[in-house]
Amino acid sequence: MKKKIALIFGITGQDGSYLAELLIKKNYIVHGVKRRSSSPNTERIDHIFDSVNFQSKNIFLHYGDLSDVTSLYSIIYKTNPDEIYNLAAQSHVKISATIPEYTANITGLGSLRILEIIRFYKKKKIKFYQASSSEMFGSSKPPQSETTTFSPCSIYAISKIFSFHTVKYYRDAYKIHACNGILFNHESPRRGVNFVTKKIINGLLRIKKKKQKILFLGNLDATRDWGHAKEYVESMWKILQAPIPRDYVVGTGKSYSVKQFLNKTAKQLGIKIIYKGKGLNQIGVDAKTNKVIIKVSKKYFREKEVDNLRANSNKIKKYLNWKPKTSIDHLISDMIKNEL
Ligand code: NAP
Ligand code: G4F
Repeated sequence: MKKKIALIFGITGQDGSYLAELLIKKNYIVHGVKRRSSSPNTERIDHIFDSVNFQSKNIFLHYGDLSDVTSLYSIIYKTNPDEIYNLAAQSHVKISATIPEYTANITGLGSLRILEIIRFYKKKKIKFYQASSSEMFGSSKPPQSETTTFSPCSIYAISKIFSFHTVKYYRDAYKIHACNGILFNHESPRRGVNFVTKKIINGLLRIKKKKQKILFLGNLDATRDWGHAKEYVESMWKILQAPIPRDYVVGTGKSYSVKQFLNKTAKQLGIKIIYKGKGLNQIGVDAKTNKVIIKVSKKYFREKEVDNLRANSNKIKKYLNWKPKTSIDHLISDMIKNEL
């Protein structure tokens, strides 16, 4: 049987690397787009090329950038994909306040550029997956589902909403098989170091090894619905295989505060934190050593906070039989194990 061809924008990121592994296992030919960078940016996928088990002959990388339509055009024509997964983005919410125009250009307009090429593509019908985000719900009350109103609190979220509606528009107006996966936070050993889960795990490990004294964090009260990236990429594939293109919310349905994530990680590392003070003056003291190991810093607060995210994923459970399996404690232990 002829192998399906997938093209992944964002293959060098957390999700892109797991999706590439999944699709290779499913016997796809996988093409991925990497950006030019002055230092290596393929460390999350290098093992795929090194491993015979992963059939490295079925994966190819191309230089490109979502801001450069000439590169998008030539990669799509060269690779002739059956499915395109757009996971590429300036994906950091806090940083989107510092580089708003860049974020809108990549995270917002990037999807439009790809969809325009798909619209005029003559060789075959290409299916399109867009990495939409629970951040789009912003200040809307949990649980959030496909029918919840978007109330964005960042330029990142506003850019993702632009992409979300562009996908719907191209689906309705041009009958393109295009879908949004509205994914809630998902983490893994491959998570970027400046997202809170990875920062907590790295920070507490370094404190335990006496390589760091204090871990500075922002809002400890915000709650998130955290799942495991490895199983969330399975939902992306399932969403594109469904005969009718639809949008789906993907999450665990359980939420924890940043402080709870911090305490759970500390517990697994044998650290007990005693909290003192409130708000910006809150500190965390190591019960054994009596030393301050956690401090709250204004620097890590958002311009506008998203307080509570918790998914209602009944639709994807019902229609695509996808459900999460990894508990938050297992997610943390997986991240710790890998760091060690
Ligand atoms: P990530 O680790 O930050 O990966 C982002 C990817 O996009 C990287 O491969 C990055 O390349 C690439 N990229 C950035 N700017 C680009 C540009 N101008 N042109 C081409 N590629 C570019 O993000 P992730 O956690 O895997 O998330 C994947 C997608 O899902 C993102 O769109 C994110 O916004 C969205 N999302 C994530 C979550 C989550 O919790 N992880 C939840 C909902 C939605 P470099 O490696 O060169 O930087
Ligand atoms: O880990 P975070 O930076 O993730 P955030 O902002 O929820 O965004 C992630 O999930 C979105 C899905 O909802 C994705 F679309 C997006 O691409 C990204 O993957 O922050 C989580 C929470 C926030 O409330 C933040 O204010 O942790 C809080 N936080 C507290 N201290 C911190 C810190 N966040 C970071 N990054 N660093 C801190 O020191």
